[in-house]
Amino acid sequence: MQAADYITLEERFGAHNYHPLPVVLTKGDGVWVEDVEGNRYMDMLSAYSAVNQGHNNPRILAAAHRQLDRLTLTSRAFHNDQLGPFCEQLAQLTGMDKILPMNTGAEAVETAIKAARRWAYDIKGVPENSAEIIVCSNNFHGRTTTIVSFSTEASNQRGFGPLTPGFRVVPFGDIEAFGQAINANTAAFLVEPIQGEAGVLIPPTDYFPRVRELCSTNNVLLMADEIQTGLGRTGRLFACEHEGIRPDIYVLGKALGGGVVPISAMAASKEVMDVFDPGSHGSTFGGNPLACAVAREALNVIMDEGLPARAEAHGKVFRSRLQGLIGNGIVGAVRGRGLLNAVDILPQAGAARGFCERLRSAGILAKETHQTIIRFAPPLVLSSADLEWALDRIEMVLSAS
Ligand code: IF1
Repeated sequence: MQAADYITLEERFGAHNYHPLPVVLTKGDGVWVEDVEGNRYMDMLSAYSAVNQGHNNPRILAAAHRQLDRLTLTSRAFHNDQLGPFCEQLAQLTGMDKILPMNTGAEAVETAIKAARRWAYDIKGVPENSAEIIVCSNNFHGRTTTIVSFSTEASNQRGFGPLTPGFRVVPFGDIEAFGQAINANTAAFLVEPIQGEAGVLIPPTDYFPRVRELCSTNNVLLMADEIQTGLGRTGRLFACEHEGIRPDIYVLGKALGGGVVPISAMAASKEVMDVFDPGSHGSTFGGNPLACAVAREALNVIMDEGLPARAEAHGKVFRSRLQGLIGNGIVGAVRGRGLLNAVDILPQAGAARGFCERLRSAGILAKETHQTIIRFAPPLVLSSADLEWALDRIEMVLSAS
């Protein structure tokens, strides 16, 4: 079968909830992927930061193979010998007391929402059914019915009502608006340290320190969605470290599974996590031994190979070279942290998708967001030579319309 045949099959038998570039991938190795026609590309999307450790990372695959041959799924009706060590390791890395494993990012966000609400009733003393959670405009936290209820993007929400109540939206980066939104019923603030889908938006420098202060003085839980920004992507293990703050809850996913299996988690203090008692929350696959074994090695790779520091160093090179294109009539701005970067395409230069198609022809896979922004987020294992190779091509494509 040719690429067009696979695409036709997807179009005929698959739901049309995506608009992918017309490339059909069949193999991966580190920063590289190969399509069914044998073309090689550098993957500068990394499955939206789920393959920070690189495709088919040999250490993670070996851990997966070892566990595949032993035990893959038990449910939580029984213990398994991978979950405890996984929780210990992730608690140490996050500096939190306790871990609750789920599968997808959206499930971990839902877990944090449930924890915050129950904490508000049981610990803070908010009257039953009146807890509020503050979120930001242009947020992206997933696609469940509750999570899309507080999306500000019409396409995420249209036709999916009735929506879940209990959320209050404030502009991202606006500390006054956040302060004004807090009241006696506020349970938590759910926020991305850098808004990824919104276009890699970094808040003003003093925003998060002041958010932390307001949360502490008003007894509001600060819940950092680091599903996309966490685990080394932005040049630190967690993007909150750039802000010098510690949240009360970390929500993690994506790269926790090393690009091999879905696994997500909520990390929190004992006080918060103890609101869950048997029967109050769970998942058939959450905490399964295969995912936990893979996640343990995925975390080992991030730490042993110094991936946060690599992201930091490569990110500086990436931005300083592409900033040289500003003023060329195509590139409006370049921003990011570590290897989570975005390039704004000037409206008169044409749609970002056209540039992504030309990048693809030049051997680079990247994806636009919001018609005018291209996100560049390669696996963190890329070498300096890989980076120079990519920058030469990106410069070429973003210099000619
Ligand atoms: C898709 C976006 C990125 C996330 C944050 C929770 C989740 C995500 C900060 C939910 C997921 C993914 C979903 C993926 C595309 C991708 C994405 F463009 F949609 F917004 F990365 F920027 N919190 N983001 O970024 O995690 O349930 O998907 O595991 O195709 O929808 P999930």
